[in-house]
Amino acid sequence: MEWSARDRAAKVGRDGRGGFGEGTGGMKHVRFGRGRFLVFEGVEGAGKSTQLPLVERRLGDAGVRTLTTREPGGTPLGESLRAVLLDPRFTGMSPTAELLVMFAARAEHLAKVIEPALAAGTWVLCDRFTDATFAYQGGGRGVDAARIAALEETVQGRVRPDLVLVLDVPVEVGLARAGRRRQMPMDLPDAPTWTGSAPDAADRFEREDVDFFRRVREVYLERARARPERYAIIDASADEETTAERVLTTISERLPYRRHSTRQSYEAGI
Ligand code: Z5A
Repeated sequence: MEWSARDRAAKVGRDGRGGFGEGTGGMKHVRFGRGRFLVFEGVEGAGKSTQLPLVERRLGDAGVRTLTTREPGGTPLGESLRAVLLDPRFTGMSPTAELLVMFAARAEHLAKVIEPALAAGTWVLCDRFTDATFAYQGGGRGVDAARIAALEETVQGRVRPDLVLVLDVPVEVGLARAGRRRQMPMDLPDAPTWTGSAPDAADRFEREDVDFFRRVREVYLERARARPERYAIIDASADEETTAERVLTTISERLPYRRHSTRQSYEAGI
């Protein structure tokens, strides 16, 4: 499998199957029912990839088994579809084609990674999920939300995240962060890029204009405000440490887990 510059720069790890890493925090685990499904969302450069490993570590320290993954991607097929979706050569792809490829990757991800992990009691930490489709294909590209909702139903059945963390920053702040990251030298192992373009080149989404990302942000905020029991809007404009504290506090308040000392394990406190 071949990785783009951003893939190589990503702070989350991958396993040999094209999925991402599973962490245990080094503790003995006892499985208690279904795991929890946490999704990290936000506009470009909001800091999702920065926060995910911090959360993974903190939950692992508490004895929670986690699996970190991403969309589009998370499986060999999904990562191949991701390469197509981000490839600037396909600028102008029809919004319907883009929508269907997103959901094709999601169907594979759910079947091969997310559902088995949740069934095994693992907490799934996912960098983007279907809210990104409502935000980018819906808000950004103008696809009717009802069409997206119909696919959501078809592909996901009853699977929905337990908690969606919307890392919120003004679009200009996120784009500036992402722009600075692209200019940073990479000291990571060389790998060929699928696109053949420069490793720090902007991908197909990153080439969109500020108004596109404003519409994306607006959809995230609207959806989060409409379902406060499932969403948390986190002000992610502060430094990484402050944002991490906000994220971790929110998770422990919304999805509390407690220690079972006799079993050397922690259980989701429902
Ligand atoms: N997409 C879609 O259209 N429809 C869908 O259904 C799905 C996705 C699932 C790829 O996703 C694209 O797919 C995405 C939407 C589309 N395109 N866009 N835009 P992605 O998640 O891989 O791409 P991304 O959103 O562009 O990720 P990103 O730019 O890596 O954003 P991030 O993960 O939120 O940011 P980060 O990498 O953690 O941080 C960016 C830089 O800022 C980096 O240098 C950090 O060191 C720095 N940073 C992070 N936090 C801070 C703070 N707090 N202060 C200062 N600097 C910071």
